[in-house]
Amino acid sequence: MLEIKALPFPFPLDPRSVALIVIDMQRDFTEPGGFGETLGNDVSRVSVIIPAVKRLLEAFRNAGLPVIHTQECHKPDLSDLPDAKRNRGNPTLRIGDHGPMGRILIAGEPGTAILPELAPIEGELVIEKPGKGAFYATRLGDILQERGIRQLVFAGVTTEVCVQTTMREANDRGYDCLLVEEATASYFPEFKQAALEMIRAQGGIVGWTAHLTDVLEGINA
Ligand code: C5J
Repeated sequence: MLEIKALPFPFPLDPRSVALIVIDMQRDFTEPGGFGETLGNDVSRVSVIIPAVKRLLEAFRNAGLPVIHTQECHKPDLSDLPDAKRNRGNPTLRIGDHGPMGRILIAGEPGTAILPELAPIEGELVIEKPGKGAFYATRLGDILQERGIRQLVFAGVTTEVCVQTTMREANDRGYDCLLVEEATASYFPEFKQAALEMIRAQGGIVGWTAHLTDVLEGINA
């Protein structure tokens, strides 16, 4: 068993059962004109992590370890979009409306796509999810079981919403979860910091956090 330097204590890495899960690195969350901006957010606060996520992706690919990507999106007929999600708040454009990058958060639209620099390569799994958590209404749990994956290294956006929700879902299902600090971001830096602290508090109640350099070192060991 290898170890990655992490908080609240070293993460016991098992290369036979670990996967990287990159949450929602989509144009809709990171580029002007997308869902994130319609909610009034400054998307430059999250696009800064793109180089760190790329380094992590490349490290997993070079080590021959599995990579999973998620995409928050809905069917074009909106049948998987609850009214509560569509109507909440006061965005300039709602999910399903036509924006500068196509229909907001709809599968197959340009804005919904994963950023080209982080795009999945052949053999990598892409989970389309209608919720904030990647286990809700998807086959993720079955697929992880089929592939013998028991440990998940997390990257992506936003830390306190889809990343943390998916980590909590995974933690409840018995997965060891490690969040890479430099490879996750929030539109609210204080929420990112709070989420990191919540995750690793109380002896790692949701999981571990680690710095990118320590994860890269652990994976290459
Ligand atoms: C949000 C996400 N924030 N991927 N989605 O609506 O975190």
